[in-house]
Amino acid sequence: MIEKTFVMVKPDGVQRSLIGEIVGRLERRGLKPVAIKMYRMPRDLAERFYAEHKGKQFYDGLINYITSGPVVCMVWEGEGAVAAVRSLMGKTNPAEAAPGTIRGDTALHPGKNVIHGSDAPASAQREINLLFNDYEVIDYSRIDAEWLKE
Ligand code: DAT
Ligand code: MG
Repeated sequence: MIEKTFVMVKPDGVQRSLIGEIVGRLERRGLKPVAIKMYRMPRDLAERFYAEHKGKQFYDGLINYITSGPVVCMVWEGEGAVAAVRSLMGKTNPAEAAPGTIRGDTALHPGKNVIHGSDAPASAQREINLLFNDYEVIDYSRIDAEWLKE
């Protein structure tokens, strides 16, 4: 099924000049960008974004980290896009992420793991709605579409 997923280059990814690397890997996989913007997450939005983690031992650090600098917010579309991005990202703890994954190749600590990707279509929709207005998500077709499906 063609899905949309929310992807974010976290503040460490921006500071470490990994935006291009991450965008390049998603493009190369065949996914299509339908929204991209740089953004500084206000605290209240970060708290809504990570509401499911409230109360966990890493929560305060997570909110401080994600609001500490600009992030790049994106929506990517494609066949099974949610799972495709999750597999490209690798495990939450980069120490356990396989080599070849974004986290496995670029990060060392779960508190600085470079990228966010939605974990299910429903959370993707919730996250897209939190970060983007409808008119910011572009509906267009790309010339390679026929070469990315059977
Ligand atoms: P993911 O980002 O892989 O979906 P998650 O939703 O479980 O992982 O957690 C959200 C973020 O919270 C994660 O990217 C980094 C932070 N986090 C999770 N577990 C952590 C831990 N044990 N120590 C520090 N940060 C953690
Ligand atoms: Mg998550």
